[in-house]
Amino acid sequence: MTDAREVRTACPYCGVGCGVQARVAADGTATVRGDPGHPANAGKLCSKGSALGETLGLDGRVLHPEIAGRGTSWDAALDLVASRFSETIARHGADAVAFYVSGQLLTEDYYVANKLMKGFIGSANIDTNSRLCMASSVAGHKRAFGEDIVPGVYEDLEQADLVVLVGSNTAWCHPILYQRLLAARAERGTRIVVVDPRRTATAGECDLHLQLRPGTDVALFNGLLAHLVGSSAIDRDYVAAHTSGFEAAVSLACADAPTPRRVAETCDLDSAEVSRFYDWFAATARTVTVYSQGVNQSAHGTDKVNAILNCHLATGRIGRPGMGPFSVTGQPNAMGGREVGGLANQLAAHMGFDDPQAPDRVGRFWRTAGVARKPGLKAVDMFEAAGDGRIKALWVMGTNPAVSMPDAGKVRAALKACEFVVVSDVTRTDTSQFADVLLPAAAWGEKDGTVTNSERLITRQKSFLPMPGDVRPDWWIVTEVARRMGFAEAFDYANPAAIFREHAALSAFENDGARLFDIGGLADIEDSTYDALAPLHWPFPRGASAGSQRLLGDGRFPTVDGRGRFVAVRQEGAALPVDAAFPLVLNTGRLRDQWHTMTRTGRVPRLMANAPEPAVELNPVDAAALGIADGDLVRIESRYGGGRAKVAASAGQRRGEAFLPMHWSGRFAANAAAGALSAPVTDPFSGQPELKHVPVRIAREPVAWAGVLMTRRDIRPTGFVHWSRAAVAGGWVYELSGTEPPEQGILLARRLVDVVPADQLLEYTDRRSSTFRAAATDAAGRLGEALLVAPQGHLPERDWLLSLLASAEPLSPLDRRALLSGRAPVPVPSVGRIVCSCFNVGVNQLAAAISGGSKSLDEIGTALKAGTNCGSCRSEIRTMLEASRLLAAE
Ligand SMILES: Nc1nc2c(c(=O)[nH]1)N[C@H]1C(S)=C(S)[C@@H](COP(=O)(O)OP(=O)(O)OC[C@H]3O[C@@H](n4cnc5c(=O)[nH]c(N)nc54)[C@H](O)[C@@H]3O)O[C@H]1N2
Ligand SMILES: Nc1nc2c(c(=O)[nH]1)N[C@H]1C(S)=C(S)[C@@H](COP(=O)(O)OP(=O)(O)OC[C@H]3O[C@@H](n4cnc5c(=O)[nH]c(N)nc54)[C@H](O)[C@@H]3O)O[C@H]1N2
Ligand code: SF4
Ligand SMILES: [Mo]
Repeated sequence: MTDAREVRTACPYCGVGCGVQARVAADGTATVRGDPGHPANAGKLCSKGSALGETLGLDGRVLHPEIAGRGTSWDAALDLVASRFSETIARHGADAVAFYVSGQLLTEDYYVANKLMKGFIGSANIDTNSRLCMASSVAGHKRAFGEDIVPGVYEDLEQADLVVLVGSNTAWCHPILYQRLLAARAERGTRIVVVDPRRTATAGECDLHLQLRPGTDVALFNGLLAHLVGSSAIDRDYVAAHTSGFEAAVSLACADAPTPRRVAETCDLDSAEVSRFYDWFAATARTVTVYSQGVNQSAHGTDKVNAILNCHLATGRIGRPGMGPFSVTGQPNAMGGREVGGLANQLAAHMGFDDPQAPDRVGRFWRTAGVARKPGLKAVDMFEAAGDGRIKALWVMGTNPAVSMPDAGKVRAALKACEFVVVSDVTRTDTSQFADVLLPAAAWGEKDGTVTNSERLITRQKSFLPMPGDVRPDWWIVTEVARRMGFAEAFDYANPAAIFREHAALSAFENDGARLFDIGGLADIEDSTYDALAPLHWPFPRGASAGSQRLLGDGRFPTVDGRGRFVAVRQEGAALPVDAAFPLVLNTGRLRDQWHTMTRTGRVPRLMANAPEPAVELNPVDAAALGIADGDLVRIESRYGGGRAKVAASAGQRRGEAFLPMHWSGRFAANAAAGALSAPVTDPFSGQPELKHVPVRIAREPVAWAGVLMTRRDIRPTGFVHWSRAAVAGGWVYELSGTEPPEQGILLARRLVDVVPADQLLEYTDRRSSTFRAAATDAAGRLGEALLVAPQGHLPERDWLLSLLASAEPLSPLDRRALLSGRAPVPVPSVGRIVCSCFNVGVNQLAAAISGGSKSLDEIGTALKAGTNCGSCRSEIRTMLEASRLLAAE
């Protein structure tokens, strides 16, 4: 195609920050592929990134501003937001308002939101979903390094001889970085140790899996420090010249975790395995320790971070090739948010409230006397305040707290109670239903700005699609409100480049080297250079010719005395221990192909296919003890809320522990949200909630009937004990189940097709077997609806009906006649649950290939292409291969 345009941009999902090339055809449709020139991914994309082109449709989008649910003009909406915020501030003070923002925002959006709240409204009540994500790493970095610095770069994982992955399911959550690690391992034999209470896809491929008792990481790393002291691995010169606090940290560590045996007891591990890990760590200079939410999302997250950093400080393994601690960021712009100061306890540009000079310095730069002087409310406290009336006006931008916050039921109540709630989002969400004013934001592909990934690499995100309807970029929305609040002069930007220049200038302002975050070299960047900006590491101070790669490698730290600080930490007990009433530990986290609350990935059939229903993983022994079989529906209850999900019995789960994905919102399931169960208990230093550990009880639901509705319509069923839905080609499939007698289930389910005129609906009820089938064609003569209801365990196969839904052609007479039987006129082989979502390869096909003689990943790849694109499914295929090998050996 001659007139196709290609735009280089960045993936809007995880913190790996892959480069993407979007190709827009003459007819406006876009396809995406990896950018071979981008340093993070060199052209590769994972399953989610590869499917980006399928998320660009306008289904579910918010396209016009709304006040109280009714469409309105931008002027009316912006005037109302500005006047309600101004009035609230005038009447109740600046601390009566708040912003809750997100790492999905671009740096420029984030910068103006932070400037408005902290500089001009004069409160620090702006916090971000990064509080749920990176806050403990930020706090740990500040305690040890004096500043929120990630010292390493991705290359370090390739140059290391030992990589320790702590609380990180890297294979699924940072897939391209993980693929880089595996490629390097194939060449240099890198050892990989995984520290995770679950046997994850990542753990399935490592050299040593320490499947520790949840929450005991401090003991593990304290034990490591104690072990290092007795080995030759301590870099005494480095410790003496560049650090402080060594003795205190060591003596507490030795008291806390003196021997591998004691560590093994605390962590419920095998002491020989603990020793093996310690020996490897001691003997391997080139060691990188990667950590993520198993560390951060904890009531002791900051201490976990410092326990890890202590071991790297003690060995001098920081900021040098192939070595260092590495906190991997979650969201595409978690790092950018930290740069602008989007957290309530940061000010701006890596300046914090702990420096008494900082507010005046920022005030001089912003030309305002009104800069906030004290930290604001952190996320959990912010919603608490919105619920009890202290916060009277709240603006939520780019995040879905009704789903993702802990104690989400209470957060919903707070959103309801709060006098004035503004939501800026690209789609309708569980949160947007509480909005007094709903503002349509521009989405990925429509907006322009920058993001920073886990290794401090700044990449341009660029628009390649027109903005549909009335949508506007977040920076524009914020500056328009600021103008209307009387701050026109300070928010007069022509474009994102102008905001970026100011952000860069602030990072360099009165910065004598005290803050490493300095991108002053970009303060005068011209619009055209900004538009074409190639990925660049920070720092990039004035006069620099290239961004710095590694930091802190010279042993100088941005602390008052220039030394890195050991922090003496001790293993604490669980913040919320299990008891007789709530005897199981619930852990929550991510799936391979879903992104957060599923607002985008949930609409892509091939991303729904690997895990189409919300399922709670439970050890088979626990399941059996509770009388639960694989696939049963269960009720899960914590002291905060309840939910329902199917059980997936999994030997990868420790006894006494369960795992529920965090993704299912009320738009995708009746009641399967992890947030409703999670506890609002927070880390004392970072304010980050404990999202990985809440006591629950699980009981089997006496399900009597099951149903499945296949339809082209996007609906939200009500009145069912349980339902969930998945996007499929041509529409949606709704799984239904209930505890009522099947006859009643039929009546309930039948309401879902009430919209179909009775004379077009073919229905069949078999009273003896309590089964029901209904089907209807749409105006185009295609299958429009199919509904099957049967007693539990008796639902017929649906592959054929799904294939009809996927078809764009009108039904053939043969198909039409077969409709009510629910069975294909000609048998359709089922591919089974999809494992490889790039090439739509299902378990049945893989099983057939394996029994047909395919013995390795490569052979499977040749036969079916499975696993040959993004690689995300390779661990699952490897597990299948191993299982067949074990069977053969029996
Ligand atoms: N596919 C996918 N990828 C994503 C995302 C997504 O939604 N989907 N989201 C992105 C975001 S924002 C983030 S923050 C990252 C998160 O990336 P990860 O942190 O890798 O993901 P999680 O699944 O939240 O949690 C990681 C692991 O922590 C383990 N864990 C639980 N408790 C403990 C403990 O006490 N100690 C240890 N050592 N481990 C524990 C869990 O069992 C889990 O396997 O992923 C990013 N990438
Ligand atoms: N139980 C439990 N809870 C968790 C976690 C967990 O592991 N367990 N993980 C936590 C973590 S690490 C994170 S990061 C959070 C994530 O939780 P959320 O931030 O709530 O998750 P998202 O679904 O990514 O929400 C982003 C919203 O922003 C919208 N959006 C996307 N792009 C834009 C844009 O450009 N502008 C605007 N205005 N809106 C946009 C999307 O439509 C979506 O509604 O969840 C946290 N909650
Ligand atoms: S690893 Fe996947 S989700 Fe993360 S940035 Fe790259 S393509 Fe996007
Ligand atoms: Mo996150």
